[in-house]
Amino acid sequence: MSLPVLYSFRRCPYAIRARLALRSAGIPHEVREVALRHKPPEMLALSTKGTVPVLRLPDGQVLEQSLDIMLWALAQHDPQGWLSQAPMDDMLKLIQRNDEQFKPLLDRYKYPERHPEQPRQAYRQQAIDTLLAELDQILQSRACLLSEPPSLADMALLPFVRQFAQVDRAWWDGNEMSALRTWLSRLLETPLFEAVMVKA
Ligand SMILES: N[C@@H](CCC(=O)N[C@@H](CS)C(=O)NCC(=O)O)C(=O)O
Repeated sequence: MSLPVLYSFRRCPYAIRARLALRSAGIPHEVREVALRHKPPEMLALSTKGTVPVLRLPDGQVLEQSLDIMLWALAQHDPQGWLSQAPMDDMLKLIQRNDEQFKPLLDRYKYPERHPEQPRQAYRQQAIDTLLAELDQILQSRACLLSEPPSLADMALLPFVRQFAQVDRAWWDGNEMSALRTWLSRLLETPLFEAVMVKA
């Protein structure tokens, strides 16, 4: 029987969240690493928008949004209860804030040369003010964002906070958001996260 095929890019935060969910759900699948500059025609035939991740299911169904892949995978099997740890509306709202408000600022912080209107530090501060400061505040009184143990929200935001931390590691290691830093380190050190980042 053919397996679901995930078109993925190892470092892409959207692809990482999809891989986390597929692996947590224990769904056997094939990961096809994609070069973003040379996307395979077979992937573009399935999903013309040309972003990863894309999941092709054995019945021909195609999922082309990372959150849809997470929700599909966890609907099959959710051994860690990511879908039930917190109200679905709260989880989806936080993920939407991450994707729509924080991610554009993360991109500006990461690639300030593409956005020369403001200096890098200004984008960093806007990203903190938009989301990260609030996450740090929440994490001062509990170990995870909406629940304990982690929910879908933790796992969907984790790869984006990781990317933010990697832009300037020395700054990240010394910044005031120590609760967020602890949350990130704890989740990055899990066998699940390490497994989805293994180089093929
Ligand atoms: N809304 C999409 C966004 C996916 C996305 O933007 N992925 C980036 C890589 S991190 C991509 O494929 N960009 C296309 C490119 O760089 O050519 C999702 O949630 O899956």
